[in-house]
Amino acid sequence: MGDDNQHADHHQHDVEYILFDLDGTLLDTESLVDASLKIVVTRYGKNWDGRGAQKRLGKRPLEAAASVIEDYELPCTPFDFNAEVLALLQERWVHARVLPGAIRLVQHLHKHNVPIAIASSSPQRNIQRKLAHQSGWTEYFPVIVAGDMVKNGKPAPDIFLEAARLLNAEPSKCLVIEDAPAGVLAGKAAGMQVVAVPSMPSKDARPLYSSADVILSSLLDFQPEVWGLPPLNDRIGGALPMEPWYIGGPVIKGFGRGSKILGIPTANLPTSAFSSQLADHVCGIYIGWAGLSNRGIYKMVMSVGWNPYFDNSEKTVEPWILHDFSEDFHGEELRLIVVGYIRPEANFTTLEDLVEKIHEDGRIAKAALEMKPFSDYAEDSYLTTPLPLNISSN
Ligand code: ADP
Ligand code: RBF
Ligand code: MG
Repeated sequence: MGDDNQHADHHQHDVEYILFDLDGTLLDTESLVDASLKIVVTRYGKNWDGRGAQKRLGKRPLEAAASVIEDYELPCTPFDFNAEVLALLQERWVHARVLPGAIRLVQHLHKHNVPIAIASSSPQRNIQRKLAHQSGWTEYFPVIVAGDMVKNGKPAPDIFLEAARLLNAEPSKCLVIEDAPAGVLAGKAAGMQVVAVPSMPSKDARPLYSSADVILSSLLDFQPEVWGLPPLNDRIGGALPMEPWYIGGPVIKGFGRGSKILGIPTANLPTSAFSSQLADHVCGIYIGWAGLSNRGIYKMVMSVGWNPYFDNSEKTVEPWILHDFSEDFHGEELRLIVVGYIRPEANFTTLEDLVEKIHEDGRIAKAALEMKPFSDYAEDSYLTTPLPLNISSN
């Protein structure tokens, strides 16, 4: 696989402890913060456009507020702005969702007695709220270090050093997993190894993570054996079972190069059909079932992302339905249940290599979808639910 720098033969230094950042690494709190910032910025009569997101990542609340005030030229102090945002957020923290691969990894490490900790910039009180619905997490994480328990926030090493101290661990035996550039710097400053799982995997952000030892597109790609820890063996037929995503919408025209250049037609979905469910970090190649109104239910394999080989300007969701159709079906309703993960998106030196890889993905999908639990979803009524009358065909 092209840019995979985490190959098992590329062995890193062995570690005994893992220190997890919380926001953006284990939990998707970023979307809750964004929703609240938007409300407050709008109250000041400004138009929220999401600018400055990268800068705010991993900062403590007052520092993040100062950066929004500067970006939007707001007539208030960081303290007042913060108070307004926090009032909204208090109610929202409990709705934070776990990121793909987080539960699987944390449970695996717990089962194998690998000591783990949370080392978060967020205040203790908020961490409690964020974890309120996560059953078992207080048992998994005997050590939780909050931003208000140390003097200096990330990028200073304090939080990670304190976590190591509480675990009775040598820093060089600790692995930090982080989504934010400031957190990566903090981990390195603490003398630890660092895996970056960027929550904003855009090209321009890459240099910000350059001091990380390994960069992954999601926790689904974390390989414990690379760090001398027990491997995960939970793939079935080459795919990783996951909480299903239900997505759907009319088939729209994509870049048109699927059938023309690759010989692999891809039925694009409009971004509105998936934006709320597919956070930015879940780029990758997935398997699942496709339901086409008036046609039937088929196996499918799909890519989610910017397609590094073509370096697309937009994030796309492109299912290749594993069936020969003799025609186009633009405009028809497509329902997808995504049930398994194969691999991250990769770049390739030649078009032939990309095409060969996509065919390999197709073979994996065909075989894996015959197996449980993947096969069960073919019967799911979501695939065939009739459309509301006003949008159904003709
Ligand atoms: P575009 O993405 O611009 O629509 P493609 O060259 O990728 O163009 O072709 C995709 C179109 O081909 C789909 O929208 C669909 O109508 C049609 N199509 C035919 N067979 C398939 C298939 N097996 N999987 C996906 N799309 C298919
Ligand atoms: N594009 C990439 O740049 N890298 C990939 O690893 C990659 N894998 C794909 C796997 C599958 C199963 C499919 C259907 C597409 C994949 N593509 C990948 C996307 C392909 O480049 C895309 O369909 C074209 O960009 C056409 O718009
Ligand atoms: Mg297409």
